[in-house]
Amino acid sequence: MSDIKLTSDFINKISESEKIVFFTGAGISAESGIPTFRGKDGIWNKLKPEELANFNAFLRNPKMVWEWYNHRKKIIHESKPNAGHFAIAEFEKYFDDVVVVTQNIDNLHRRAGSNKIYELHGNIERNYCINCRTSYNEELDFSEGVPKCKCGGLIRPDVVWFGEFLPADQLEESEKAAIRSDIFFVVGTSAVVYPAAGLVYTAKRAGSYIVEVNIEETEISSISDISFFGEAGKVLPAILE
Ligand code: BV8
Ligand code: ZN
Repeated sequence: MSDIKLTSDFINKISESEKIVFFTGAGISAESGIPTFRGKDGIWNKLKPEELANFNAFLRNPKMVWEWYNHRKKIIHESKPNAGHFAIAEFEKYFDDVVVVTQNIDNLHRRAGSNKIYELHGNIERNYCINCRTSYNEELDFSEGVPKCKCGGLIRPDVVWFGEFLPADQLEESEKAAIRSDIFFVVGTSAVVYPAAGLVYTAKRAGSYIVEVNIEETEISSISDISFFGEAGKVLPAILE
């Protein structure tokens, strides 16, 4: 049995709950070998988000932005879901309403078998033309430089950059799930990026029981009903035990 201390309050809460939301960030994929953004090994430490994850940077230097995403895609393709992703998928066996709301673009929740997933910041496997928005989700051809659409427009990754709106349907459904949830897990996120991080406060205001799973304190530790400080790949399976 792991050394994760489950309080009786938590055990009672989880046993009387039906609707569970897992709100996840880069930290849940850290144990799959995918670097986080702001942690010690964070990728934003070396690069500034403004220089890469924004539309103007893409227009100025599409080749550089694509090099960064192709580099991350390579890491993601070499990675696998970890025990944290699988534990979240397994919750569906014991609860009839489990929703994953992820800020991650790595597709690992889907690969781990979760069924109800909202992707707030897009998905690195999808692309579209900046002109006519035609989707290009097969392997792109970089032999002639940055891939272009039949209409001549540049093709970009289908991810949400800074200053861009989140997909309205994904955000709306996530807000509804947060409001109706009995328990709202916040897993592996620094909770500094909005409007995604606002979902924690939406759930709190609606009376959800906030459970934080992180290796360190974050912006939302103070509003969590309970915080499990440890790696998601260890904490989440221990909660299921
Ligand atoms: C927008 C791109 C409307 C894809 C990303 C208030 C309201 C609205 C907007 C704002 C606002 N205030 C500021 C803004 C602007 C901005 C923002 O929030 N800036 C922040 C930095 C202050 N928001 C936006 O621009 C958003 N758009 O609001 O549009 C609009 C439109 C026009 C004009 C004005 C407004 C768009 C935000 C999305 C940006 N895109 N990524 C990609 O390339 O990946 S953000 C990036 O950060 C990723 O998507 C990532 O998912 C997200 C959040 O980071 P985390 O996932 O939390 O990762 P992080 O590294 O920070 O933390 C990891 C955590 O895991 C740590 O806590 C660590 O301790 C923990 N951990 C590590 N290992 C483990 C672990 N935990 C458990 N187990 C482990 N093993
Ligand atoms: Zn086009």
